[in-house]
Amino acid sequence: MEAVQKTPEREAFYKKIDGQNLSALWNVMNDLITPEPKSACRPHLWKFDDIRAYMNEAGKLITAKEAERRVLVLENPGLRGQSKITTSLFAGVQMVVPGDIAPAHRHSQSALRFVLEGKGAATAVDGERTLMEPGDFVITPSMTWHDHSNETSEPMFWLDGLDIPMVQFFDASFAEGSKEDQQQISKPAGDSFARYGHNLLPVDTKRTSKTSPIFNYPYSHTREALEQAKNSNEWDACHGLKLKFSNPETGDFAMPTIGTFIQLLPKGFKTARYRSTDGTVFAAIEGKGRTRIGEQTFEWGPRDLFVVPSWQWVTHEADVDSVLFSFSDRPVQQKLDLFREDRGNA
Ligand code: 1HN
Repeated sequence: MEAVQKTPEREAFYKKIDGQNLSALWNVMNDLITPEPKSACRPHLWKFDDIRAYMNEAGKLITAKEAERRVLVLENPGLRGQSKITTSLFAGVQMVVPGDIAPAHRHSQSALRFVLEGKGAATAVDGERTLMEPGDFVITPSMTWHDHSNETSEPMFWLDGLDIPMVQFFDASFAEGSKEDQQQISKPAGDSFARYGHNLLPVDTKRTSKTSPIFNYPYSHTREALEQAKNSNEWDACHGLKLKFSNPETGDFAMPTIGTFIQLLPKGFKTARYRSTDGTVFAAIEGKGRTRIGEQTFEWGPRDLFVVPSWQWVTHEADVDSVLFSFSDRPVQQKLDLFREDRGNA
């Protein structure tokens, strides 16, 4: 579609209607309705070693309690100042050091944690406490009370993913703090996994939440699933071996607004090119390799984080067996009939 010509008469008209809070669609239409996604979001990689060093500095400047959450925000270079890693998602790295208490609060934004480093720090959600280790995927559903603590002798770092920009878009944010720093624990550790993690469901389900009743998907199980499936040697050309975390009650994604995935790329595997409309955040948890996004190549190792914008061609290459965690807004796009993917004929 061609841009509309400017004339003095037209310019005068635009100026006149501008004062009445009106504008001409024919001047903006091409930016609104693009033939394909045109995101301001840019590809980027953050080295975990750099983030850890900055977090340790931050640890000397502010406590978890004063900060509420000691998080460094991963700002997409094309979206600076907006606390966004993609157009629809927030990501940050959180540090919880021995003795820290990140006080209880709740909000309408849903959150995920993907543990990067440390062992045995705890998060409490809705009356249940779970100890975390690297590779664990932990969910904080919308409006559930949550607080974090660390009674071990080593710091813990995790990736936080939240649907903040989506909630912002809908002007639907609610949040509150608690008088108590830590919520009352009313359930034994492992309660949700024991009830829902074994292919058994209550015969008369009364739950109304759209979020999975399992709130810690431990890496030991995730890794076992990948290792077993690996033996069948059925690799997907674009993804290697890719699984989605699912809600056992519905078979849908584990969270209503954020899709979460784990994928294994075996040693020497190079994926066929792939693109999709869901801008995606990746965290390497094991291995070493590189990912080409558009014209750029990013080298990653354990704990490194990178972002792939909507509709950019991606290929991954693994030097050794490698595991990538990822998350995107795919559940929302699919429910709205907006999701598209292109396997480049693979
Ligand atoms: C939050 O509540 C957490 O609970 C982490 O750990 C990151 C980023 C923005 C807003 C709230 C948490 C957050 C957050």
